[in-house]
Parts: sequence; structure tokens; C-alpha cells
Amino acid sequence: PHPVAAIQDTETPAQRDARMAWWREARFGMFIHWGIYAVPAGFWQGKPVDDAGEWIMNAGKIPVADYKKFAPQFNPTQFDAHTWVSLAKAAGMKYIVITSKHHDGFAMYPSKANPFNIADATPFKRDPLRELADEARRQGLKFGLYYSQAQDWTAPGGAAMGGHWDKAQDGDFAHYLHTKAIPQLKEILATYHPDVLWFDTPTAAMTPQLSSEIVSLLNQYPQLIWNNRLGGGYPGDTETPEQHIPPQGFSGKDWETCMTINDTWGYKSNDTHFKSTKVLLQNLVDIASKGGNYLLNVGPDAHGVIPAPEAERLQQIGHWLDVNGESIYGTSPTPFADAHGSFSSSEKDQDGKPRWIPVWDWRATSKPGKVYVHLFQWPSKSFHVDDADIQATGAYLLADPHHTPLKVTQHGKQLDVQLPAKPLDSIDTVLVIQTKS
Ligand code: H79
Repeated sequence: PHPVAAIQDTETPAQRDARMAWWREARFGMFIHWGIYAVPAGFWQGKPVDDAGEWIMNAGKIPVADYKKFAPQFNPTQFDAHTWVSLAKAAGMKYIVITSKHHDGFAMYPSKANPFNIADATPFKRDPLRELADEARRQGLKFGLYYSQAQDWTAPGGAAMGGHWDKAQDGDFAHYLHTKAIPQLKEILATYHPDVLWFDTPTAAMTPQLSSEIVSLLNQYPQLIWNNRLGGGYPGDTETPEQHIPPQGFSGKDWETCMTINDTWGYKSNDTHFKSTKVLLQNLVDIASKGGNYLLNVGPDAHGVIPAPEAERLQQIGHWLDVNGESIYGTSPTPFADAHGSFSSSEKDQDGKPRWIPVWDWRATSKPGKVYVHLFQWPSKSFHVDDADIQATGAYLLADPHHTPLKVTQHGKQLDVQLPAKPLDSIDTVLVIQTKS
């Protein structure tokens, strides 16, 4: 029993299904971490700071007054909402979630509640959230906002649990919440009507009582989807594994893995440790095979540009989805019992850095009457499984425009589909198995 009942406590299962419908269909979204941390871009006093780019203030123990000096240097004149949203759309992403305020406390929109914001503290006299919200909706994408409610390193009291290194951070957490976080949440909800609110790092400071004050506000937006990171014991709508894929997904729960393309969320000029298109696509498919969404991050620079290696990979995924999207959007998890391979955390990638490398050969997704087998390794002669709890009636390759029938043999759970000599895609050729249900 929460101090204030949330929408998830009061709605019917059918209402919940209707509210979550677009999100469950979507499968793939763009996370955007953008803020004044893009100005130092991973360097403080001439030295690289390890840790994520958006954490530089904390990791470098930068005093509040010094950190605030990045704001007047933030003038991202090359920012173009049409370019960003078009990239998300070309990538096959169905929604965008952008940082309205990260742990550094800087608001990326003109806030009346607090002057540390893009309109009052930078020379950039535009509202990127307005431009992105409008453009996303013009192009048919959903629009979500990240808001760091539990940590704010530049607001007195806001750094209560997230580290403390400057007297200017002294203060009371409840005071911070009442004078900054809640007023700003009111502003962003009323101004941009986000489809998603993405909270983060729920600390013990987010007591059930304080969290419930935010829930009262969220309840005024009955279509809103919000994650499990508010605090105070509120489960929200979505599980949020960060930088990993749970081996079994979360059965019966909506879930979304958020992940970086390189090793940082906020832009770092010296992080070129980009995952390959193949690994990113394997992640998308692996997540879909377990019924989750993939919220893949980009970290635009201080000019307002999404780094080219990130854009390039997203475009390549989009080209694959143009042909094979049917096997991802709106699908259900694999019908096969076995996960068929796993991840190796001990392997090193080409740079010699540890990397969570997918080592499996295939994954499956499904829809009524169809199973989609994603073949990342092309088997010689045939695709075979021993535990097929399906009744196959036919098969073809999704990327084959003629859907030429392939020979299917099934004896009990032993299923065999004869394949042509070569795959149709250099990364993932999708075998469609038609089924009787
Ligand atoms: O917004 C992104 C991260 O900045 C945020 N969540 C995602 C979506 C996040 N905040 N905290 N954490 C994730 C987990 C905290 C990790 C930490 Fe650290 C380990 C904090 C201190 C040590 C990582 C490494 C950050 C700084 C050093």
C-alpha cells in the first residue's frame, strides 16, 4: 500500500494493456543524453576523466560554481530536430527519450522554476525539447523525457545521496524536491506532454512520502508511461536493466534495456569504443526474443551533432529493419524453451577492452502463425531444433521477395528446415517458419 495510489494500482488490466500498447509494439527507441557536460566532453583541467561523460562533475569533484561556467559555453547552433528525429526514424526507432535534466541539475528547456537552464544560462536561445517534441510527433514517433529527480549536484540539498564535495551543495533534500524537482516535473509534463517519464537512481532519500507527491502529479496524466526508478517502492510500468540483457527477460513484466553505443551516455570526445552494428543488432534481436524493448543511446556533442559513428550504425540497423521489421515490431518472445547460447563477459573486443560479446548463433521471435528465426551464423544445409513446441506448415526467408518455399521436415519436436547455400544478409537472415496454432 503506497501513500498515494498510482495509476498502476487503480486501472484495470485492459486499461493497462491499452496504455502500454504502443510501447509494447515499439521494441526500439532512441535515448539521448545531452547537456552541458558535452562542453568538457570528458576532460577536466586538461586531463581525461574516466567514467561516463554526464558524470564528469561528480567524478572530477568539480565545484558547483566551476561547473556552472560550462553553461555560457554551450551554444549548439548545429542542433536540428529534423536531423535527429529523421535519424531515429531511419534507424527504425519508434520513440525518443531525452534528458530534460540529468544529475548535474541543468535543465535543457526554459524553466521558470530554476534559472540553471538553457534559456537563462546559455547563449542558445532556443528550446530543444519543444523542437524535438514537435518534430517527433510530426514524424509519428512518441516522445519521452528523462528527469533526474533523486540527484541534483548543483541544487542545495539535491546531492544528498549522490555524493557531496562542495559546501554549495549543503541543504535539505525535501526542500530541493519541493522547490526544484517537483516544480520542474510540473513544467515538463504541462509543456511537452511526454509519452514517457524516465526517472533515475532512486535513493533512500526518495521516501514513500516524497515519491507519493510526484505520483499525485503523474496521476493527472493517465496515459503516461513511467519506469521503475521513481523510488518509494513504486514499481512504475517498466523494468529497466541498464547496460545488460537479462538472460531470461522478465516474464509477465514490461521491460526495456537501456544501453550506450560506446561506453558513455553523455558525449566524450575520447570515447571511440563503439559497438559494432552486428553486436547492436544482436542485442535488439536478443531483447525482442525475450519480450523487451531496446532503448539505445546517442550522445550528441556541444555543437548539437550526433557523432557520425553512432549515426552510421543506426542507419545500418534501419536498413536491416526496412526489410526485416516484421520480425521485430509487435512480436512475442521465442516459442523455444532453450535460450540457444548466451553472452560471454570475459571476452575482449578488438581494442582489447572487456566487452559483453554475444556468442550465440540464433534467436527467435514470434507472431500468431509465424516464428521468426534470426540466423546470425548460417548453418550448413539446414536449420535444426530438437525442442520445437510448434507445428510447422512451411518456411521461407523474410528477405526473399518471392518467399520461395523451403523444405520442412518435422518428427515430433525434431524440426528441420532446408536452407539455401548462402544467407541473404551479412548479419542476420530471418527464417520464417509458418505454424499451425
Ligand atoms: O543516465 C545514465 C547514467 O548516468 C545513469 N543512468 C543512465 C541511464 C546512472 N546514474 N547512476 N548510475 C547510472 C549508476 C551509478 C554508477 C556509478 Fe559511477 C558507479 C556511480 C559511481 C560509480 C559510473 C561510474 C558513474 C560514475 C562512475
